[in-house]
Amino acid sequence: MTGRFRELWDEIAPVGRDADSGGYLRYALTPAELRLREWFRAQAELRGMPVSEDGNGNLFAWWGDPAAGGAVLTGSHFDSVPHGGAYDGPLGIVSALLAVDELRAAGVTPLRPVVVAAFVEEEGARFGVPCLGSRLLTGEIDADRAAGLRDATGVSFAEALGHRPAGADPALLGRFATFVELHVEQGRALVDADAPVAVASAIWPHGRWRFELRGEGNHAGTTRMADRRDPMLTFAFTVLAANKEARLRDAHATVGRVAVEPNATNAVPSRVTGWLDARAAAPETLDGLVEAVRAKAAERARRDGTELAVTRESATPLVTFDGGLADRLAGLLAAPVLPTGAGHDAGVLAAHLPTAMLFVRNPTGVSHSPAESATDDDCAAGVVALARVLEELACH
Ligand code: HGY
Ligand code: MN
Ligand code: MN
Repeated sequence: MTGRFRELWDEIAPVGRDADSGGYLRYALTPAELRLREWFRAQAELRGMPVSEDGNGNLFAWWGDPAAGGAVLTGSHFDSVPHGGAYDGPLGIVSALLAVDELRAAGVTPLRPVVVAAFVEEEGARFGVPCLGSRLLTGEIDADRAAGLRDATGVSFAEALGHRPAGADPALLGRFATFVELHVEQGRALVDADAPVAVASAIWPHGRWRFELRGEGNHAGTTRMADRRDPMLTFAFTVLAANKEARLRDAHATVGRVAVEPNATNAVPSRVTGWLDARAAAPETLDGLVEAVRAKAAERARRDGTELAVTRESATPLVTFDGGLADRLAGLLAAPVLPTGAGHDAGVLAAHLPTAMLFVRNPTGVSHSPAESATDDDCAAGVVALARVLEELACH
C-alpha cells in the first residue's frame, strides 16, 4: 500500500506548490484547485465512479447507485491556506480513493454506496468563511450570503463558481447515512501515543472575528505623537491582549491576518483591520476569551481616540462526534480517541448525520505550514484503516 500511496500522491504533489516557500497556494476554484478537481474527476472515471456536483461546488464520486440511500460518505477538501501543507485536506481524498481500490481488490461489494467527496473552500482562505461548501450543503450558511462573499480581488463566490450556489440540499444529504473524514493530525498526540491512526472525539468550539480600527491618517514625520489617533497602536495592544487572555484561559488566540490602510511606511494608518481566530475547549471559555479581548480593545481605543468595530465572521460550536460511532471505530482499529482544535467539514456534517474522523500521525504536529508532513507508511496505515471503516459501515 505504501507504494500505491506514493504513486497516487505524487500525481498531485506538484499542483499549486510554491517554489519559494514549498507551501501550497490552492485557493478554492483557482487554477491550482481546479486542476485538482479535474484530477479527482479523472480518478473517479478511472474507477467507474460517476461524479455529481451539488450546485455549491462540492463534488461527490459514487461507488454504487447515486440514487440509492444509506450511503457512506468519506473524503475531505483540496483547498489550502496560503503556503499551507500538502496533507491538510488532500490526504483525506487520496486515501478515500485508495481505500475504494483496497476494498475492490479484496473483492468487497458494499451493500450501500460509498461516496468520496471533495468539499469546496474548507479553509475559507479565499472567501473568508471556512467549510463554505459543507455549510452550504447543510444549509448552515445562506446561499445569498455565500454568493456575495468576495476574495481579495473582489471576485464573488458566485462568480468563481460560475453561478449562484444552490444552497441546502436536504435530499442529497438525506442519502448519506454516515460521514467519515480522514485527515492529517494537526498536533502531536499520535506521536506521543506512538500510534499511526486515531479516531476523533470532538472539535473545539472556535470562530473568526474581524476587528476594524479607524483613526486619523497623517504624516509620519510631521504629526506629533500626542496628536495622533493611530489605529495601529490600538491594534498592537489588541494582539497582545488576545495572547494574554488566551494564555490565562488555556485557550488559543491567533491574529495571523491584518490589512492596513494606506499601508505606507511614512503615513500614520487611517484604518487597521485584523482577524482574531479564537478557540477553546469549552463554549463558555471561548465566549469569555472573545469578550475579554473585545473589552480590552475597546478600552484602549478610547485611550487612543480610535474607533473599534468587531464583527463575527464565522463560528463553529463545540462538535462532539457520535460517541457510539467513535467507540465502534476505535475498537475496530484499536486506535486512540482524540479531540482536536482544528475545524473540518466533518465538524459541520456532524450536526446532520453520524460523523467520525480518522487522524493520521503527523511527526512534527505542524500544520497550516509548508513544514506539515506525514510518512508514507503512516499514510498507508491510514488508507488501510479507512478501508476497514468503510467496509464496516457499508457492508454490514
Ligand atoms: O482552521 C481550521 O481549523 C481548519 O484547518 N480549517
Ligand atoms: Mn486546515
Ligand atoms: Mn483540513
